[in-house]
Amino acid sequence: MTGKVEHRQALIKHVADLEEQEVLALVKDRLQNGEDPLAIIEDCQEGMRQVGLRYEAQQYYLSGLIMAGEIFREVMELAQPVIEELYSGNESGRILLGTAQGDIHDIGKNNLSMLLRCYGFTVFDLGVDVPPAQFLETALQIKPSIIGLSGLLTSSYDAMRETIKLLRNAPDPIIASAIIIVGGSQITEDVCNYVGADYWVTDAMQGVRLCQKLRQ
Ligand code: B12
Repeated sequence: MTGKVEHRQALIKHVADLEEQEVLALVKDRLQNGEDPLAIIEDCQEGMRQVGLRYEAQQYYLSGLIMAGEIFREVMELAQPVIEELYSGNESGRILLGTAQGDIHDIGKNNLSMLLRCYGFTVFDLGVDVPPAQFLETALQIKPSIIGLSGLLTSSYDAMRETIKLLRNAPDPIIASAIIIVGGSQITEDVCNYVGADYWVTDAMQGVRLCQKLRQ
């Protein structure tokens, strides 16, 4: 029987190697053994990070990124029902989410959105490639207390910055003072400062905990 650490390393490696069947078999196995689905997702996220590095090193092409996205989607199909059963809460806040203009990465944002809903938050998800004006328009309509922008491309930071500038100058004081969080695997403190957000996060559960804390 393989130990837990080896299980985790094996899953990371299978994702990084784009071995779809092996990934799905191991995920099913670990879920059946009662392992925390969020730990399983964390391992897949690390595998995805390694796929990205191989793409940067030109060991993989765009098709590798597409395949990785597909594998992650299938993992989520297996993990989501278990997450929904295990994680719940009675939060009442409204959260507006979207991926910044020019960026179509949505796996992480969808993951966050699902977890926030599990905890009881009302989530309005604008999808991907969201223009700054659309963030503002929706924010004015639904008056969220927290606004989350996702972005994985360096080139999306300017769109984030423009969106946040627009929100901070909103004609409605509730929106102008709404808490803004940016998230994505490449986000750092420097990016957070550059785009003018209040907080930054690189993990969905960390994002949920932050939203819970900010709602208190
Ligand atoms: C899969 C993938 C794709 C898929 C995306 C599929 C989809 N539906 O999302 C596809 C094939 C479409 C794709 C396309 C491209 N990609 Co891509 N992609 C990736 C990859 C391998 C994984 C991303 C991912 O899903 N990770 C798993 C999720 C779960 O993690 P996550 O996104 O970080 O989200 C977590 C947290 O960050 C957080 N979170 C995320 N958002 C938010 C928001 C808030 C508010 C909060 C609180 C938290 C939060 O919660 C999540 C769960 O824990 C990354 C590598 C990497 N390091 O991330 C490259 C990567 C992001 N891609 C990259 C590139 C270059 C591209 C392309 C330009 C390639 C090309 N030549 O066309 C295009 C761009 C398309 C576009 N306009 O957006 C680069 C970006 C480099 C850069 N610095 O700009 C990366 C980093 C790869 C690399 N190392 O070179 N990609």
